[in-house]
Amino acid sequence: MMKPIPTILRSDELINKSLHKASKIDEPYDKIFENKVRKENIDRIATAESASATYLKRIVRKFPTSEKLHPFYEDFLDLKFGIDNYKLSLNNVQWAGEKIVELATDSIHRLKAARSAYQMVTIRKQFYGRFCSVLEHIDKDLRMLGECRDFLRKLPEIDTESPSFIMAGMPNVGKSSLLNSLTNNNVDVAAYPFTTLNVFIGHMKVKGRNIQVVDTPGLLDRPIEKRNELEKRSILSLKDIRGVILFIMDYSGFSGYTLEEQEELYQEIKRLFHKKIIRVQTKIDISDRKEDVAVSNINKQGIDELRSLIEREINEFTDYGY
Ligand SMILES: Nc1nc2c(ncn2[C@@H]2O[C@H](COP(=O)(O)OP(=O)(O)O)[C@@H](O)[C@H]2O)c(=O)[nH]1
Ligand SMILES: [Mg+2]
Repeated sequence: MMKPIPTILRSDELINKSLHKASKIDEPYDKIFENKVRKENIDRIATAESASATYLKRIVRKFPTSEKLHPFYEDFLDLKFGIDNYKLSLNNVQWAGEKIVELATDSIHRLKAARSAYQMVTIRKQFYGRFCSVLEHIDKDLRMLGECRDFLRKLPEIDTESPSFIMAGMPNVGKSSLLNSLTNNNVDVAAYPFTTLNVFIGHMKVKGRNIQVVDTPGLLDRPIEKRNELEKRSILSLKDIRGVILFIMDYSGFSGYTLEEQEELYQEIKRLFHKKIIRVQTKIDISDRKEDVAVSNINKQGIDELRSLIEREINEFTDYGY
């Protein structure tokens, strides 16, 4: 899903790391004492600069820009941190990297012109002072990005570009069972942000393409008006996934929900999502056939046909983009 983002150091850690590296520099003896001091101080500045500026640039590069962040993830990041704060922190880190390069260039320039060893050491110390204050200035940004990183890592690994088939339907109608039937139990589970819910992501290969079957128990299985704001946002985030909805209907009566209740949810999901919806009847082993697509998770009747249907659907993914 996302490129891994490296651990984010705090300001003091980055300062210590960079200055420690710089302090180790020790130039060999030179007949002219000032030459040795000059070279040593230039090298220390250059080392502190590259250790920190390179790192800061790398951070900025590794975090997805909000434009590149898929809306599915952007939505959650926005809920948690505010997308403007995220952008601001990335800008501040970018600024700090550039500022350090600028300070270093200027200090090295002055060092080259300095005459006395004392002057040279003073220039380098001044640089260290400014260097530290630039980094201290972005401490809150680094901390915030560290939290963003941990948060992004925990988000469900839904491949937002590959075609997905998203399960919907009342509880106990056979969604989890169908997920397992379709994917031969090749299913990962991850926590859904801000909720106690899990998302199950099943994987199947169709003509060499990765297809995901996504089940979010507790999200698409009851009417939306009973939801709190976070659940609503979570449900709506599913809109951003390229996919088709598999709406599961159980005519057996064993789910405990009436057909009217199931139809109501179907109508609601149809209203809410502008996605193609395929109705799939389950439990065909214990009920009469009512839908074009009907399967049994017990004796696997209809499963291969449903797989073929999915295969035909994903051809349309490439044609129309969904
Ligand atoms: N007879 C029969 N039972 C099924 C079928 N699919 C699921 N079940 C049973 O229905 C119950 C609920 O299934 P589950 O997959 O957990 O439903 P979910 O809540 O929609 O995920 C379980 O006891 C399953 O064993 C089916 O095709 N035939
Ligand atoms: Mg389930």
